[in-house]
Amino acid sequence: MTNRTFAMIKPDAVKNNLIGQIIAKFTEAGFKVKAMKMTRLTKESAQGFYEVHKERPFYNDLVEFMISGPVVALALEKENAVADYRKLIGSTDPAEAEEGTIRKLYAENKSENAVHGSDSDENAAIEIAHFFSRHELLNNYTV
Ligand code: 3AN
Repeated sequence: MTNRTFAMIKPDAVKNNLIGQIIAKFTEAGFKVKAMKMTRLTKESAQGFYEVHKERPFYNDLVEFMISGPVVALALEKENAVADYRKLIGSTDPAEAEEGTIRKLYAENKSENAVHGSDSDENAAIEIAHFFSRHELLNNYTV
């Protein structure tokens, strides 16, 4: 069964000119790009996106980082999308990420870690809807 996940290339990776390399990793791993946009989050949008981390000590810094520059948001499709994508990006902390993972290759540290990925099918649907309208999603693909 094919399913989907939400991916984001974060401001550090955009600043470091890594958009192309990172999207190549997604597609080489078998993900299809179903929707994509480059955008800059507003504070309200970043706060909403990271609502689950509201009580965490790093929340304010995380929001400031996420609005510090443009990001690239993608809806990706593949069998077993959420788990396979998380394997592809590696651990939150690049120091702990496996060799060859996107975070090992491109992330700077635990807070500026190059990419985001959904942690469940349910959150993938919520996160895709946070960034994309129905109209922006391709044929045969509904949120
Ligand atoms: P992941 O992005 O691997 O799913 P989450 O959901 O636990 O990790 O955290 C969301 C984001 O919050 C991370 N991508 C990272 O930017 C930031 N973050 C998580 N843990 C920490 C931490 N201990 N210190 C600073 N930033 C963190």
